[in-house]
Amino acid sequence: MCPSVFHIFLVRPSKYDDEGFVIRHWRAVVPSNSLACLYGLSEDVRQRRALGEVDVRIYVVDEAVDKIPLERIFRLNRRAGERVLVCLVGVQTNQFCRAADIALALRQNQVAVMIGGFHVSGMTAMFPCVSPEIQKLVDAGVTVVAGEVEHRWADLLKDACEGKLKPIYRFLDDPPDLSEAPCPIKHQQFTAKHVHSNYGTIDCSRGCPFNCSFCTIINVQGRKSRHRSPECIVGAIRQAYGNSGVNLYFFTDDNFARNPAWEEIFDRLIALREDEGIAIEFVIQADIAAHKIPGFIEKSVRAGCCTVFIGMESLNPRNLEAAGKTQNRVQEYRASIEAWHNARVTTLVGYIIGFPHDTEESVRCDIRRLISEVQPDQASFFMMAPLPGSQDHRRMIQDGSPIEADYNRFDCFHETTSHPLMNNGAWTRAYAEAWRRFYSLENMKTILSRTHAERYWDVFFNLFWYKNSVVNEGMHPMLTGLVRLKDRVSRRACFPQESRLAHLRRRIPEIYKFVQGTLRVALEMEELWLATRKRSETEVRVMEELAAMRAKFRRGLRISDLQTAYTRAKARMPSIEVPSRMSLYRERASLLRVSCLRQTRRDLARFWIGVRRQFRQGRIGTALRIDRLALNALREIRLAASFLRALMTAGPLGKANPQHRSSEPGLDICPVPPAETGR
Ligand code: B12
Ligand code: SF4
Repeated sequence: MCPSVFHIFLVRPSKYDDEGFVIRHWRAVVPSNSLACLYGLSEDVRQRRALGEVDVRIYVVDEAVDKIPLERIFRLNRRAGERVLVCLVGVQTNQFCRAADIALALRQNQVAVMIGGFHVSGMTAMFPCVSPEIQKLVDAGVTVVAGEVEHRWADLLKDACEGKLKPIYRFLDDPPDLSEAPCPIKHQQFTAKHVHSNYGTIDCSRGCPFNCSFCTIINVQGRKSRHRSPECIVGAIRQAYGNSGVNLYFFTDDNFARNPAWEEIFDRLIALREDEGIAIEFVIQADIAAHKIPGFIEKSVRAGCCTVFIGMESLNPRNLEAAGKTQNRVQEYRASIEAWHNARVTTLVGYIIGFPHDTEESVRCDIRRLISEVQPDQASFFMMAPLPGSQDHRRMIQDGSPIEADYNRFDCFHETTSHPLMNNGAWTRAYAEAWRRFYSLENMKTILSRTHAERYWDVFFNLFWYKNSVVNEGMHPMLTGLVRLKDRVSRRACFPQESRLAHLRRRIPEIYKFVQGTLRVALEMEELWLATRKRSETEVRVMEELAAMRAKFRRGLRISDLQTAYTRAKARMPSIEVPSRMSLYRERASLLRVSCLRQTRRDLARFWIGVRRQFRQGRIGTALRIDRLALNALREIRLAASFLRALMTAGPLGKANPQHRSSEPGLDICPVPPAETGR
């Protein structure tokens, strides 16, 4: 019998960190497309009244930023005449342990639970028997769903609503036709919970024609590309733009270039942009050879493509061959990056470390070549892992090769097997060094110096996020967000539950270390900004004039000097406007001295190191020269304020329109006079 109210909780579980705490952040960076997909499907069922007269209420919970409201779920579940269903959504292998714990806690309280996603789908696709960890859930009364559900969602919800859920549903052999399927919808509540409130996702197609041995996608979603109709995609984009201002997308297709409808989708996006003024930007994933498809890059750019993620995987052809990724030709890497770069699209490459022919030395060498020869704007490094659903995983299980038993570690950031050529920590060392080298200050400077002005802030923010995730949070950027939160009570069962005091004792030094680490990364990014920021023509000209005049006097900067510099610059470049006296006063305040032409904060850093040294050596009097300390502190604050202002106006912090990312006209000089050394 159907209840009067049917509560559907769509929950995306997070995963545990290495100390057993659930990974949760104050704000997330990348939204979950699986959650948006199932929300879109559920809304469709509700609006179509596919369950009859039942009052369907949908709740969306992303554990990456939300706590799961277990008590509320239990309360609702006890109400007479109402029914609750919790769907654990898009559960990947690394999330499975957390998802299983949630499922078992819910089942102990008689709540109906369904679980789906890549772990259960991958295991079911590759093995004839139900694996023990999945069987454990089935035994506890959890319903397991393998495969995609676009065409089955209403039936599944009907079964749940009537209390007739089966233990296992297998839809792998019957993938849905996506052409008219409801599109993903970003729930309104996430607008405030994502760093980019304007960020949405759509999987325009699923499946990939290639045959890489480490890949799960081909065994779960198939090797034939199925796609949504371009009308549906554009309709969903138009609607999300109107409802929640979503104008930045991650098209999650694993290979957009092999989506048979790519051209039509681009054409419609171009029309949306040019005829309706809905100018979205988007990120796609594509293969190395995509640049050779006639018109692909040109149309993607006109349609709004800002970033392309390319699965480069390795620079060693023997590795690519071993993995069956022979479509990647190393000799084409540079040309591919260059083609996208020329079109002003940011390039992000996926690079796997731990292929059979990798050694610590060869990885070092390959990363050097990646930096100097291939020159992508960004790289995302993954540790090779035999992910359930891949041929590699099945082969290793069948051969009895040693595999990590803890699924929580299958996040491509941990070693999960032994490596034939890298042992005793060499693999992890090679992996950590790849991140360190690529995100070194020197390489980031090189990257930003060659980045086009209009993409400067996109690249800058991504470098900031990646660097901070790896250096400071010790996690892959795909798992991090803004400000890590830790819940004392939801710790993994194999770790002890801490008392409030013990937890406080853990958290205070952790938070201190986090703040210190963030500050260190922020100062490095400040240095990066000073060295690479794009200056307007006006600024360059005026500063040149000031520099020439500086040679003639040694006093401070006067308004009349600025006025002269502007007038001289205008004589060379008539388009320069000489500002009013009032704005010149403002500019002088930020200039302070002509010597602020410097493009580094190294002297300031040196000053503070000197103070610390003197302090340690007991030369307190010298260290505490109040005038020098105050002056340099003031400069530090003013520099930080300029940097922050630039970040706020340019990036997601300021909720900037992605169209408006280039440097402003006029003088935008940052106050970096040399540190006051007192010498
Ligand atoms: C976008 C994406 C991300 C995004 C968003 C995640 C998301 N799920 O939306 C981000 C950037 C966060 C991400 C991160 C990672 N990802 Co990812 N990601 C993808 C990608 C490219 C698309 C996901 C997607 O939108 N799929 C479409 C949705 C609709 O498919 P789906 O989740 O399977 O859901 C369908 C069915 O499974 C089912 N279903 C799902 N949930 C439920 C629940 C119920 C109750 C029911 C009935 C049905 C059901 O219905 C859905 C609709 O048909 C996939 C590859 C792919 N083709 O799917 C990889 C993939 C899921 N990611 C993968 C990995 C490994 C990772 C990372 C570990 C890698 C890393 N270090 O960066 C991290 C882990 C992050 C984490 N812990 O959350 C692997 C997972 C393999 C595995 N066995 O676990 C995949 C398959 C890619 C691969 N390399 O093989 N990822
Ligand atoms: S190209 Fe990418 S999506 Fe396609 S099979 Fe290889 S790894 Fe999988």
